[in-house]
Amino acid sequence: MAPKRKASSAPRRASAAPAAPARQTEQQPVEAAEGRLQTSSLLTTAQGVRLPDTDHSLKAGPRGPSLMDDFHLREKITHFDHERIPERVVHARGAAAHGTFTAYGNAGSATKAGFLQRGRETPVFVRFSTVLGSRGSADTVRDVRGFAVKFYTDEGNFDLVGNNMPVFFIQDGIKFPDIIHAGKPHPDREIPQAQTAHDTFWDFVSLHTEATHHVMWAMSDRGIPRSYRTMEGFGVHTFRLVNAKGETCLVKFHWKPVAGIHSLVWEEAQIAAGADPDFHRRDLADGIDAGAPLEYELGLQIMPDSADQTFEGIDLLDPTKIVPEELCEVQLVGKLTLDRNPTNFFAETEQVAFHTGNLVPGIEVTDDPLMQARLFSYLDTQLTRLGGPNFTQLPINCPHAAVNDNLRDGMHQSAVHQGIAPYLPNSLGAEGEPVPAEVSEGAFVHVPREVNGPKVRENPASFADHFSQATLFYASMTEIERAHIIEAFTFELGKCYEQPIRERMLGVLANVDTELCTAVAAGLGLPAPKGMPAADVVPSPALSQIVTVPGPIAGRVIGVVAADGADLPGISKLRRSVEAQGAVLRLVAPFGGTIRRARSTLTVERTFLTTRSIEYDAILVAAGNPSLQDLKLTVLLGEMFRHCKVIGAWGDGDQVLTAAGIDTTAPGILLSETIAKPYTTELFAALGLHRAWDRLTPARP
Ligand code: HDE
Repeated sequence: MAPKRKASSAPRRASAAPAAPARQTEQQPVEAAEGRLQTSSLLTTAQGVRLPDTDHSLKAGPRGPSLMDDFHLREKITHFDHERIPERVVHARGAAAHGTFTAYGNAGSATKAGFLQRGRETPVFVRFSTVLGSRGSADTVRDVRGFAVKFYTDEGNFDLVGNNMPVFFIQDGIKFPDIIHAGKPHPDREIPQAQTAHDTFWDFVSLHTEATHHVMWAMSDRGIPRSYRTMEGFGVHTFRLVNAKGETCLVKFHWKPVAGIHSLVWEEAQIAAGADPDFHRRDLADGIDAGAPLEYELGLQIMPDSADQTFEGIDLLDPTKIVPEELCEVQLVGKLTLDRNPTNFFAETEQVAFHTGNLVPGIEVTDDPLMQARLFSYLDTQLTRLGGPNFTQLPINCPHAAVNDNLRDGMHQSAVHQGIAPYLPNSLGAEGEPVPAEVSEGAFVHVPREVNGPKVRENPASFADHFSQATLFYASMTEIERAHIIEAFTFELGKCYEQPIRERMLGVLANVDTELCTAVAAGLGLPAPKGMPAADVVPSPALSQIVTVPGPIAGRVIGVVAADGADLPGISKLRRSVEAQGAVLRLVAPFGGTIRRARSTLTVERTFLTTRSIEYDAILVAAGNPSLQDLKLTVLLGEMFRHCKVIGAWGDGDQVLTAAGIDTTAPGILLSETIAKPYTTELFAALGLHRAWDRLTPARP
């Protein structure tokens, strides 16, 4: 018998429309018609007809042809045939989570938006994504990550559809199809999947130099995050906030991860793409399941709404520019906590529809020409993707605010609207039909702004600076981060077949930084051209993600290598300490099942065959198996060492490290006699620094 279903916790549409007709059997009453139609404990057709068998089609004899009479066969197969919808044209690969946003209350002087007032708690749904890959592509490819947040506020849905990088490749939305066509796989063979390491991408960005700043971010460690929980988010564009007095300011939105900003190294990202293509998706879901919610603080850079919409000489309408945090502080105004995994991927993660035009009173868009084009695109794309204009009725898209919209009919209409006058003004409106709201009732009234100018296809002169902030970004990086950027450019351009494209791109890099250009050129075996990088940039240390003070380790994974005879009490003690930090311990052994010592056993969670180094932020070898050796273990430890991850051992476990060729005197190798408090404190602190970078470089950057 099918399990009895609990009531859905999906958002409910508070509408004048009655709920869809209930599907009910006498035996099993309807529990919740909102979003779930599994209301019978017995198997039925979509029409509610009970079925005795779904394993055999109706045939003319056991060996005869199937019969047209078989309404169940035809319904089952037909529905299956139409299970897929078009994937998103960009950001197709994604993963999501539910949570809550809690406002600190200090944004009240800048905006009247209700959800930002003190103590307000607002349900949210957040979808993270890569941009270029198809729905089934790998998570850890080098790419920009989407960070789209839907706030189900009392005043309507507000969508902050951002990325993990604060700038964009283009300044005007009309170029979006061009950059995406260039980044997507080549149209003839549809390769390569989900990456920019190919000719068309570099052809475009080398010709289109306004992309340079964003390319620097994409080639930096930001392009390969360790986890969604260790990623910053940005609204990218400048928004306009309006307070209760009608005063306005310009603002940039930031999401600051509580877990710190951390990335993979390139080799890990590549290994993960094969060994665990669902790396980020799994990490997100597992972390939440393990009781380690993802946490971010919402930050605002608040700037005056000046006539020229610039700040310290930076054009706030240019989405290829940041405002360095040192020039304008990021004020933290609330906390986002993601603590619930979706119940059904398709219904929630796939069908969620974000739209930059979903705004609430107190938040408006600016004239940034990239933002303006997005206002059209997000509504439009859902018509194809979700099959018509009624996608706001899908549970995941339903506002929690009351809805009464006079929109009628259309494909997939599921409301049974009442009344005869879905128009305004009318004199026939029945009770329950809407009337326009007053400002005092929370109506969204656009701030009156003068708009005039000649009709032209032109950029403002200030958009012509394509390099100074790319230079600023590189100048703000530590040595380690610069080395990664050089490696990324060399790898990607090394994958291009066309020599003129590589040469042209080196010409672009020459205008960013001479050292960068020279190093990449050397890697490609080409001469370094001369350029004119800006000489007067002031670095912004806030752009670097290398930390010198340990951060939290919630959500991190520590592997412990052990076999029969290992110090099981030590492993259990370590597990308790690790879990108290919100982190996870995984026991890795030569074989599956259990390992034992005397009468105790512990369950093995990974074997040398089923695991790979990318699964762990740190690895320890337990005491008790000094002669443990295995080629796969040697590879695992070698990779952990190369990727500058924390490695440790207690008791005679160090002999396993030595036998695997690990230099136990290197930085970030932690040895101890037993599992005791000082050791775990040292371990967690080392893990909180993310990597022991000085293992590969003599001096800390
Ligand atoms: Fe998007 N973008 N975009 N984009 N975008 C979409 O909308 C588009 C841009 C971003 O998890 C699409 O529903 C245009 C910037 C995210 O569902 C589409 C332009 C930023 C997501 C679309 C941009 C983004 C999308 C595809 C230039 C960072 C995933 C499916 C004018 C601030 C949302 C969909 C999710 C998705 C168009 C530029 C972020 C086609 C035309 C800049 C995170 O409408």
